[in-house]
Amino acid sequence: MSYPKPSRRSWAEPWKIKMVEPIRMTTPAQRERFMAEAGYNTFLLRSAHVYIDLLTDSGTNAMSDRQWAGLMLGDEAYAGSQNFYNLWEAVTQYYGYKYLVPTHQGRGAEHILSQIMIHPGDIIPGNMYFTTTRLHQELAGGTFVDVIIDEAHDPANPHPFKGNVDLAKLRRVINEAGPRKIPYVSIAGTVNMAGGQPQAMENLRAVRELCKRFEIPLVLDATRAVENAYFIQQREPGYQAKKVAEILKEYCSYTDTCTMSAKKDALVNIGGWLATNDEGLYEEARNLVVVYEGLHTYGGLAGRDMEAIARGIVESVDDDHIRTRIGQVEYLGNHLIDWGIPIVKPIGGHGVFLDAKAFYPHIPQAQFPAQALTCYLYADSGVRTMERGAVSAGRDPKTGEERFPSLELVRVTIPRRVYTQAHMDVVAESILEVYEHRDQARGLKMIYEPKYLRFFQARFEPVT
Ligand code: P70
Repeated sequence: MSYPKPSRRSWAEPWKIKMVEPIRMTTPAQRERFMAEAGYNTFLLRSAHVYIDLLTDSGTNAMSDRQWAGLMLGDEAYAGSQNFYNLWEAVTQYYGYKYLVPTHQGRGAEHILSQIMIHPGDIIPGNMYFTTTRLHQELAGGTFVDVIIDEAHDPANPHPFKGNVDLAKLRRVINEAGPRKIPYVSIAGTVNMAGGQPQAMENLRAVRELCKRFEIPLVLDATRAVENAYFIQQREPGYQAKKVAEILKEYCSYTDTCTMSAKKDALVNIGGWLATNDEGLYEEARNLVVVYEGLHTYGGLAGRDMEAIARGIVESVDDDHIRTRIGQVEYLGNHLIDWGIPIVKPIGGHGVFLDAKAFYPHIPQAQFPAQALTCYLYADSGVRTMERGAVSAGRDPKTGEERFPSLELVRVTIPRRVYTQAHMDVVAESILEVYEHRDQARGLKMIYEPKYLRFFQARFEPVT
């Protein structure tokens, strides 16, 4: 028989749903009270009071039946668990690094890496800061310097690789500080704070060449490197015919070491690692991990967690999976673009980022427009999102001054394999509703400010 070939076919999830978790809608009056009780900080809401939870894609992923089955194969030996070896093998096969030290999550790896590699007075250039990464660099006595391209700081600029390093900026930092003062260059793919924006392979290769000349190692934050690899496949000449798995491995191959929060790409609820090709660093990390995390064959994780990560890595690099994952983010983002709502362009990998400065031009940045927007969204629909602006940026550790970043964003983050397209419709409609009432919105005043990573626990009240 001869069948006609389909000319038009949408993507659909390469899975079906076997188990569901009920969620409940609250009333507007309840939400007003919950938001006030939480000090106008979405981190302080109870999840039972949230309808659609788009706070983060971190540890909020749905595991597959194979991953759940893997939990039953947890080898909970204190030392030498089989699951550790399975994880090590998966990291080596898909990310390419020789040595593996598991950690309880990403910041555990950042802590160990920073303590080993950074000395007081050091400079760490990177493609935009990330909150926990920069704090660990600072706690070790280092100073982070941003060398991302200027386009990344402009939400409306459609550059396809806004995660790229500006090589002239990097060269300048190396010349000014001197290569001896730079323990490594810190690269993230994709760049979370820029709006989930990717770095091009060509750019990483060029950074590699430059660093090699000065013998400066490259450390990759591989947290969302699979998503970065997908964007390379879609956007960078020469990569269309390659599998995401192949691209990921090439991408990592230009770096010496990586830190990883497995809670994102790797489709699990907890876990992380430090992986490296540097035997000396591995020796030190393997030693230090026992002080802060646990023995070097579990690093704060149960055997079953390591098994779930090992299996999650395999699923995460599947082309159909990653196309669906980012396709869903784009589905939401395109709705908002169609309605003229200001978002970071291009649409990012792990979420849609609302441009709060353009959304609320009448609220000064010192009154935290992005933080306020998260509150209005929650009040409207019970959708929880996260501030990524002045509250997140915090204060300069030396001067104590507030750091007002160019980007004042609300991250509408999509967990992997959790919500449906219908949920995305409700989210889009709620954002539109809040946008239509933007003129009446007011800013916030911070009334409690924690010392570290203040955005997690800060409290606010409305400006009167
Ligand atoms: C998020 C989470 C975690 C993360 C990351 C990148 C690029 C390292 C880490 C740390 C959780 C989070 C963290 C700080 C502020 C808000 C939210 N990002 N590198 O939601 O990993 O959380 O496992 O210690 O994105 O983006 P971990």
